[in-house]
Amino acid sequence: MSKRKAPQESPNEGITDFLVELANYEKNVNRAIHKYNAYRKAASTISKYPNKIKNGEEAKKLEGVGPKIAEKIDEFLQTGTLRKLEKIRTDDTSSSINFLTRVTGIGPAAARKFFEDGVKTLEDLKKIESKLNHHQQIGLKYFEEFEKRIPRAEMEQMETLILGELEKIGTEYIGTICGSFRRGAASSGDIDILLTHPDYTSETEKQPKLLHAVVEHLESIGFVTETMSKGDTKYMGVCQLQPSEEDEEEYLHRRIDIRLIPKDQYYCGVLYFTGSDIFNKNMRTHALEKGFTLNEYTIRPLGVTGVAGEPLLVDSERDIFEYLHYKYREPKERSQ
Ligand code: DCT
Ligand code: MG
Repeated sequence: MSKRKAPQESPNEGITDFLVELANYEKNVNRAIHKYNAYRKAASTISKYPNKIKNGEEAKKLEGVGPKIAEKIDEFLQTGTLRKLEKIRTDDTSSSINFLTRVTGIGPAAARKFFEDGVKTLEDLKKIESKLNHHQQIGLKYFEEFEKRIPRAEMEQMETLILGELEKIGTEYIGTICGSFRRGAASSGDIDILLTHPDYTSETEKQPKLLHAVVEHLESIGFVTETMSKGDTKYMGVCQLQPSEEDEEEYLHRRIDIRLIPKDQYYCGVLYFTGSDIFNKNMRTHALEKGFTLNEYTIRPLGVTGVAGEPLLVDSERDIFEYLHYKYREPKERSQ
């Protein structure tokens, strides 16, 4: 999961920017995930709105924009700023905690703990480096590089490389680069790869080797350079493209996640990890309205008592949309 979301270009960029800033504050500092979701949802709807919003009243007509957000929009449009944000930005606790959570491996809880121990800045973290866990140490080491988004052209190069190597390891592997890249984004925060293999289903034994063989191969060619964690089904690490003759500069280190998913659950996984997170939430809500429960593994019908039945057979993303009578949306139409 990447930490820095791409800014949305729209005639209401000022509004969406402040909503995203408030969202991050609620998540990282207050650990108020519902408020985070509410701000993200409002920002997402507003970013799709084609006209320049004139006042809160106009914004309130949009989905996810309630009276409190409308009031903030009025304040922002009238004064060019928000008192609440001004306060948050100057508040030492908020700004430090918000900053610390930008390091991969440091979540809101760890950030608060560091802050309480007087650790507030990158320099402070460097001083206590040996006390950080391995994941956090890598997050610190590559802090500047991980902050930079990955241009689509570089994502495409990595896709070609990864899928080509996958074919060499085993012709039966199926791999998909998901996340914002699959949605057609101009830049991505990280690389999210989903893998499956016909030999591996939810009925068979776990097959960590299928994942580890891929990771080890990508290490052997010098693409994967560091590992944060390597489980049976989920790998988190760092990768870097090797420069070619024509390249004048080195490529940056990038965050890479690889997940191995049983074949029968693959398309629920691809759907989930393609996102966006807001699209996923809306689709799950729609599923519940139709009497199904949908998650990153399965789609299951809900009985009259609300108990989930057996997983339905899924062999493509389209199958999931069809079960739900939800009009199919291409990945690039899934920002919300
Ligand atoms: N996801 C989700 N809910 C979350 C986090 C993630 O549904 N709370 C799903 C949707 C996107 C996917 O996982 C990958 O997550 P990220 O990498 O964080 O998102 P992204 O859309 O790929 O954005 P970025 O370009 O910043 O990586
Ligand atoms: Mg991503």
